[in-house]
Amino acid sequence: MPSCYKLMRNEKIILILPAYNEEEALPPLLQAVAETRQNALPNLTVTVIDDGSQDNTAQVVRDLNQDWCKLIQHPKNMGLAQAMRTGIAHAVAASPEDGLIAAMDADNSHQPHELSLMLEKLNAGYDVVIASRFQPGARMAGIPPHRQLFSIGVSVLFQTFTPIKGVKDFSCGYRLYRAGILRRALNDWGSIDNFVTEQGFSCMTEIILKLSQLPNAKFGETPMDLRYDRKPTATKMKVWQNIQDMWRLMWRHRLSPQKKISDQ
Ligand SMILES: Nc1nc2c(ncn2[C@@H]2O[C@H](COP(=O)(O)OP(=O)(O)O)[C@@H](O)[C@H]2O)c(=O)[nH]1
Ligand SMILES: [Mg+2]
Repeated sequence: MPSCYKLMRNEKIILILPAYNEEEALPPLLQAVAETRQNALPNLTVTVIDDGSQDNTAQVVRDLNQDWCKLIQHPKNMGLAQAMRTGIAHAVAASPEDGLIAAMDADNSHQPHELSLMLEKLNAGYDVVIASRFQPGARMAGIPPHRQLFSIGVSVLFQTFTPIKGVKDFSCGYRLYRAGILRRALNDWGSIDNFVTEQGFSCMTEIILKLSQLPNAKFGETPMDLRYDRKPTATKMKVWQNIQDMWRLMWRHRLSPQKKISDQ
């Protein structure tokens, strides 16, 4: 690990983990979070949103029994977008003025130690930093070809028709936000339900598009090392549904970029 990652930082970061049937992935992921807390980010805390899992996702969090790891449970499976709404609303309410909010997949394919590099970038003057598959130095292991094609397609589509300065990866869920920018968004859109209106995985892209409408919002990216080979369970993303959602979202945003998407 490069020595810069070992620098201890005391920023308060709340990490949102949307989790649906992730009993196998959570133990190694939470272990990696514990190491990141020990080595670099002692004020990193986790909120797992257990979205009506049928497996032992919630029990894994309870068994960990650490005060830095919270559990919020939905009574039934409500989908990734609802888990993100719950997670963002909770994290914004719990964050101090200068707090930070991160989100990543709970499938053990995203690496918590990369938060150090993302934080360094954020502190260089950004409001949102995306762990990106499209920055020089990014690596990917174990991704099926059709999924790679899908991510590249989404990147090209949004960079072409709804470009945002500094953004190439519009769909990756691994991000670090200033709590302040999410707070501004919730104020401007009036509620979390108006801010995140997409129902599927496209909610990640909707969040970036909407934040880009806030005056002076600045976006950056760091190269990601995506370890899809460590993902213990099949993807929950429905590719065809997601292609349609992304296409519709792009047009809605492009046709009326000045208007808040939720007003349309
Ligand atoms: N809360 C919630 N999370 C979900 C749901 N479906 C997927 N996820 C989570 O969303 C993240 C992304 O899903 P994943 O299967 O990793 O998609 P992929 O990495 O794009 O193949 C993971 O953390 C999942 O546990 C859902 O219905 N509810
Ligand atoms: Mg994933």
